[in-house]
Amino acid sequence: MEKKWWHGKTAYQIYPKSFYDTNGDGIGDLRGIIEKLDYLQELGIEILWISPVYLSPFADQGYDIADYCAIDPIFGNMEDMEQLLKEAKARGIAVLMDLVVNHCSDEHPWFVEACRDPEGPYGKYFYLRQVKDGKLPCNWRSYFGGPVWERIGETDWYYLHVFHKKQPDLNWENPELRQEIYRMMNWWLDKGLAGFRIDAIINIKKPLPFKDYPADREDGLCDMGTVLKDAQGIMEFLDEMRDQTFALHNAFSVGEVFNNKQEELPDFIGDQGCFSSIFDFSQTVEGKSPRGWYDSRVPGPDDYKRCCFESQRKSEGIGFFSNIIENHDEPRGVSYYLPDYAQNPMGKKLLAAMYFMLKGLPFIYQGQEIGMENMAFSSIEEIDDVNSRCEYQVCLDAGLNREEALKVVSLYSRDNARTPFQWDDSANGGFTEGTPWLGVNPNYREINVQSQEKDPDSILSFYKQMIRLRKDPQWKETIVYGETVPLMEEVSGLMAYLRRGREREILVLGNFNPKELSVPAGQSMEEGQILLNNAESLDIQGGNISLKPLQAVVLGIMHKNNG
Ligand code: TEU
Ligand code: CA
Repeated sequence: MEKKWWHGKTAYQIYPKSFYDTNGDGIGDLRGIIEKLDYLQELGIEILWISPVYLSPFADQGYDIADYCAIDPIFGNMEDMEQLLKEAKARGIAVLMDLVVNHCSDEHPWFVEACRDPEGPYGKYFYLRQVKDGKLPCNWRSYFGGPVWERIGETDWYYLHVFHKKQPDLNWENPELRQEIYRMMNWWLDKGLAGFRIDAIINIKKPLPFKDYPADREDGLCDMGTVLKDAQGIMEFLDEMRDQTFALHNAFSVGEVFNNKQEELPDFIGDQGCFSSIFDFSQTVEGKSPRGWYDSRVPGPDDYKRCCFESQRKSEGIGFFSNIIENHDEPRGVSYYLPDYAQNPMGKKLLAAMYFMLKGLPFIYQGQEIGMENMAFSSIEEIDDVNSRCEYQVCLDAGLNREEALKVVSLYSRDNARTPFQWDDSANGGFTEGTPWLGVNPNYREINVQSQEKDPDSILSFYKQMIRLRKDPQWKETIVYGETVPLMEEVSGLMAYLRRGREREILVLGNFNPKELSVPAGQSMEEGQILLNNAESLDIQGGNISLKPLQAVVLGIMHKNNG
């Protein structure tokens, strides 16, 4: 595998609306990010992904862009953005923006013009169809519910939107549109951006011509996941994008790719792949039902382990996944993957260590480093997210009562991760001096940065230790490039793997069980160096390691012949 500048770094995702508010309007802003760069540097972050800050009507929290080259005034202005790039660079932090180009906002001038003149040049930037007999061009279901087709005013024209109706899909089949996008990307890269996280990218290639698929729910529609399996030829677009943008700037790109197939992985993340990396979503999709959240199942520790190992095997020798336990579309990882008895600081460190030591690029989502948890929503009114509201309706339609529906939605809601960042124990967790746009989790008095910063045993300190270890010249090579070898996979509740480097080896052990667990340790383990441990001690005796409940330990071993 070719070595790249971003290998070995640790990345961090900021959801700007909820990070830090500097002007008291209750909404996080770019100046807020600038003010917290020292915090991120101290944590050890070297890559920063910022969720969308472009001009937007916020039908889907900025993932509906009205101008790709302007900053939305709620976040600040272009000077703030330029200053952020400069200040980040001065701290050795590379900045990624979110590239949302499957769709734009219905308020983008391209779409406004397309609606005015569907047969003109901008009409070809979108998927517009005339509907004369009332029969829509296809029965696909949008991700946020209902058909993907929406009528343009009182005309007989309809447009396609696979997400919200305020997010019309861009027509990637049109080479002019593609050139517009590449120009815009290069404009940002020229400004000093290090790269992009690429949103919902699998959706840019539709199986054409439009046709109906077998319905999978009462509504007569078909899930987009099924539809997209049929699309052929996305690589032509993505390779073109790489050649005309990223490759010219040595930029980093991480794709939001669901449904990747094993045989396609080299095309995505191999040495000649279209992206630097793609997210591993295998654990986030585990247990999800095409019927919706009400029919889904939360994965347990053994599912979690199986998903991680499967992805490690898939990517071995090919490239790097980007590893996460949560993001702005998911519930909090510690509330989701950990059994009830493990939802405490020790359990949170255990989950952290297990994912962080995997091969790949670790991403930390804001608040994860202090163990932020799901919100206890007491009514659907407290939830802002379009997707959650849609799933709430799906629950009601399936016959659940309101209480049951709220329970389901609370488990999966994207707003769990979108509550404001908890900086300290002052009002609103120190996030804002005004009224926060989304309720702060009341547990901010216990869970916040201030209380963890000075505590060497805090979750935050544990994250700092892990990041430091990743950079440690002694262990870096093994952590970044070492092969992952799963061990004792059949032992329930145990997650154990080796990272096998040329000169050194690292053993990662985690006990998700509520009771002690004894595992055989080779001779060399007894001479191992403890690199990380979430418990006070480690019990190694007579060739066995005895792990306390929820203990996670990372041992470093030098190969004998290398001293
Ligand atoms: O998400 C793409 C995506 O596939 C989502 O449907 C995701 O599965 C869902 O949010 C899980 O609940 C991206 C962004 O990350 C998301 O925030 C946007 O809403 C979406 O694209 C549209 O831009
Ligand atoms: Ca603000």
